[in-house]
Amino acid sequence: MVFGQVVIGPPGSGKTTYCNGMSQFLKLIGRKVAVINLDPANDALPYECSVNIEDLIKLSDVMAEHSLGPNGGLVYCMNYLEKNIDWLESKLKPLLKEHYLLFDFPGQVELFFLHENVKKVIMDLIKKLDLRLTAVHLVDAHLCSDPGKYASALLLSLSTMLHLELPHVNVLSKIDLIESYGKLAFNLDFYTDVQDLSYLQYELGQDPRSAKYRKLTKELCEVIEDYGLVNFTTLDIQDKESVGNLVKLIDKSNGYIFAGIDASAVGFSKLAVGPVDWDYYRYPFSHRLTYKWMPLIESINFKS
Ligand SMILES: Nc1nc2c(ncn2[C@@H]2O[C@H](COP(=O)(O)OP(=O)(O)O)[C@@H](O)[C@H]2O)c(=O)[nH]1
Ligand SMILES: [Mg+2]
Repeated sequence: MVFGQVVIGPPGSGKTTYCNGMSQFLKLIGRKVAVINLDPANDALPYECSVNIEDLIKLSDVMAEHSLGPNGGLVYCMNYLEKNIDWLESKLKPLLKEHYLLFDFPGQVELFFLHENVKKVIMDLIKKLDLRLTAVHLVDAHLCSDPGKYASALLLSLSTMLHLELPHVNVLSKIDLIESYGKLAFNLDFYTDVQDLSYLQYELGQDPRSAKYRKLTKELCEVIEDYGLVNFTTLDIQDKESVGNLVKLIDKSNGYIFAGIDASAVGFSKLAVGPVDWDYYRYPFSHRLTYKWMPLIESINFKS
């Protein structure tokens, strides 16, 4: 079994920075990590990638050859990737034995809640290579500073969850910057827990521009609440505690935490009902390494 993360989210939400920081963190707690760049629009990669879609297809070539803009070009590239899935599989196979996989995807959100190509690529890899992947959906925390933008982030998160059908963790990224956008209308847990959106409707109703959409907003908020699927965790990629907490959540969602225990029903159930905030010393295979590397984690600069 091979574990990993599918890193998605709108352009600029921090996916590439995340893959860099997350790979460094995971390496320091003893995992061998391979980062796979599937975004042909990523120009300067801060991490060393094991597989790069640029070796298969270049966005600039596609745009020039087919007279497409960047969005159309990316849709073409993902379609091309699906048609050439054998290329990706052959690149991944040598990594499977011992690596944890991080997939850095493009930021065009319609690829993840509307089009089928990326979903088919992910499902194909999961089935053929026996992968256990969690979708990590990054949304820039600054969207919380505007109720309309926050409502659209909720809708985007929900439709992406429903479309991809993967274990899924929604993340408000760049949380370290949240205070720089001014005082939020509500406490942060209002935005992370998504418990009662009636307050949001009130806040939206205050804005004359959105007044005419009041009924639509109400219905959309009810859809989000009725599904009851969306919530967020927060992330500052430079804060080791923040990254560590996210790793715990992801490990629980894709089953990584169960991988090293005896396959007894008692063993599994103990972990399954346990709290999420257990420490790294219990991680399979890595507790000695973790102990050794913890001082280094303290000093790391994930963005460099
Ligand atoms: N302050 C802060 N900036 C971040 C964080 N994550 C990413 N960034 C910045 O956000 C910008 C966009 O990040 P990038 O990883 O290229 O986004 P992508 O388009 O989703 O891959 C870059 O300038 C990053 O340095 C974070 O947690 N905190
Ligand atoms: Mg990127």
